[in-house]
Amino acid sequence: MGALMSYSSKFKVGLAIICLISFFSVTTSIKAGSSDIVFCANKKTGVVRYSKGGSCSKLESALTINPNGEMGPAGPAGPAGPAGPAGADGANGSDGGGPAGATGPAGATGAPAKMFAAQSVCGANGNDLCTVGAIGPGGGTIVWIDTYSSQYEYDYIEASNSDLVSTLPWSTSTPHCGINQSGACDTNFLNTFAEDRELFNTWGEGSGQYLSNQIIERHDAGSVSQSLYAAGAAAQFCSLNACDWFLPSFSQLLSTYMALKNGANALTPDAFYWSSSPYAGISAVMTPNLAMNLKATGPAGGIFTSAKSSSLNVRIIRTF
Ligand SMILES: [Ca+2]
Repeated sequence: MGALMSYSSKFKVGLAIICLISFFSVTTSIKAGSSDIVFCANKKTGVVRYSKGGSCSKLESALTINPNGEMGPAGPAGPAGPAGPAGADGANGSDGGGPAGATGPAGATGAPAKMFAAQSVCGANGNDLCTVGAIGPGGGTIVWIDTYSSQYEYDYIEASNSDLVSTLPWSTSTPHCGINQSGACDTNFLNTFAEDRELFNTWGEGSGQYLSNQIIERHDAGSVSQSLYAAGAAAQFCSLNACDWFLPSFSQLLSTYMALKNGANALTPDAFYWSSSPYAGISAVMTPNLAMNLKATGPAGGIFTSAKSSSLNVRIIRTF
């Protein structure tokens, strides 16, 4: 019985070892770590004991159990996390050293030059060819033709056949002229010396309409009646067929004088006529109060300057 019991005990202990090995997937190849649990199995008797210190005697075999199990294979990659906050701006990079790009395509062809085109809108019936001396469509007289296409805006100058009724100043003292558009217009340039000088250098050439508009703009800013100054009165005037008259630049005024001087509509001999051209011939401080006028005398007229506040004759023109 004792032998039988002994055998039975051995069998139970052996069975327990097998169960432990199966349950904990024990392998002796695992190196014992700090968290490993070590059992010692007696090589002869098979008795297993727990080794608190983690070591067994020479008569025993060590059974090491790693409670954490072996490291499994890497799991699948998790989903991407949310985007982090934007980082700070980086420093400016250095200029690149790439080659210049290819030349771009040529631009579109511009509008052709506006060449002179003869018109037959003159004469008493309004269908004659316009020639110097002919009656213009506004009821005045043709005094200049742009044969050489020097003026883009027009081909003909037509002058009124008579002076405006009153003599008038070039401008009033309304305070809207000069660099800051706050100086009296009879003692300052329309804008600056440089701008007025640019217009003066060509005697105004085709700029009469532009200059007249500038003078009127300054006076409108001061709510001055157009009847009180030459350019304004010109703009107010309407003939039977036209209301687009203006004060001629000096160049345009000279053309008018030359074309009419021997006819019935000539400028009054020796009278002084305002042009719309400011005088800016010497320096910024010496001439801001002067504008150019023409004395109706001699074969080519006389070139004069007068104070803008002076009242002179006015002969107006229109262009088309
Ligand atoms: Ca022209």
